[in-house]
Amino acid sequence: MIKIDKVRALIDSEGIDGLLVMSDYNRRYLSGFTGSSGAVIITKDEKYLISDFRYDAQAREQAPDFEFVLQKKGLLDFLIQFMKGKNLKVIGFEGAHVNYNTYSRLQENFELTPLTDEVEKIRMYKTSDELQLIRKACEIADESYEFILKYVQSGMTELQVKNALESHMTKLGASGASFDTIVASGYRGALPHGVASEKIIETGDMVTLDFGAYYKGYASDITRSFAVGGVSDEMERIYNIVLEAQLKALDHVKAGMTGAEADKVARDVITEHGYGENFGHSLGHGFGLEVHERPALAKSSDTVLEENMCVTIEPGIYVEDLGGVRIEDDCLVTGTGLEKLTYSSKELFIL
Ligand SMILES: [Mn+2]
Repeated sequence: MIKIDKVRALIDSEGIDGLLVMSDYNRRYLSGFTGSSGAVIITKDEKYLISDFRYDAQAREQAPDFEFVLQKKGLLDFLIQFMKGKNLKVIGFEGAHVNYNTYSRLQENFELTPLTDEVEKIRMYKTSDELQLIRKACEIADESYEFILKYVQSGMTELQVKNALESHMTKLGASGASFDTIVASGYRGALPHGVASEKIIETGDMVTLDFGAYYKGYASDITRSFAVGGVSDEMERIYNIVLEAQLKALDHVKAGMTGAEADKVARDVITEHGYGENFGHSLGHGFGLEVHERPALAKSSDTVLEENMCVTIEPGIYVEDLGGVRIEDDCLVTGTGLEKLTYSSKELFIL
């Protein structure tokens, strides 16, 4: 199992006796166990999954490669006793996830080495099993967008659209939305994260829909903007600029670039057209178990893109009191460039 080999390499290079993983996504990633409580401990030779009696059968079934250990009292007390019993002295922990109380108790008992974001870095490289689930999550998002374009009408509230969209995704097999669905119409389109509100969608509005599906634990994340009964010349111009920037990024972003270099590809297009100040967020982000994870495609990111990473490409332009446009696709970094995982049309749709 490649991911465990990577953890073991980390154990060697950091000179620790074991890695303690308590956060939900990382615990699930390493073990396959989807329960809401427990911990994973990986040492040079052993792999333990610790959880309580509620998860006994489930944990054994979902994590057959791990030795299941039934937790008998509070998790932290049990972990301390267990790790001491195994004679583990130097423990790597998740710096970004362990709270102060847990940290203090661990520090009283072990020598600690923070391994902040190290499991998250391993998670950047998707396995073929993960990619299969991600592709399905993307397919559900695409099909749901096709459905919603037939459903939406002026006079509906943004919330109505959100509810219909999310319920369609679950009909197609999603466990739910991968984040709070954004439906931002008309002037609300200027809010990059305008979650659906009571606002009525009106003729002349540009509507931005940003949503995704969770399928067996993996997220998709897609954005399209469409016009209701036609939009102003300026909004149409903005749409075409965002599309040009998005297509250019899809064509040029590739393995070997840093997140900052990728971001610049799309940002330069928008800046040349005079809307640089109106593209206030980064070009994209990784996604997988979480809808936002490493790597960032952002001005500040020196992470180098590599094959098998999944990233979004989502430039946008937002103009106060006028509205906004964002176009987002989910992509896989391949040996030759980006493979698009979402297929919804990007020709300006006019309802
Ligand atoms: Mn996104």
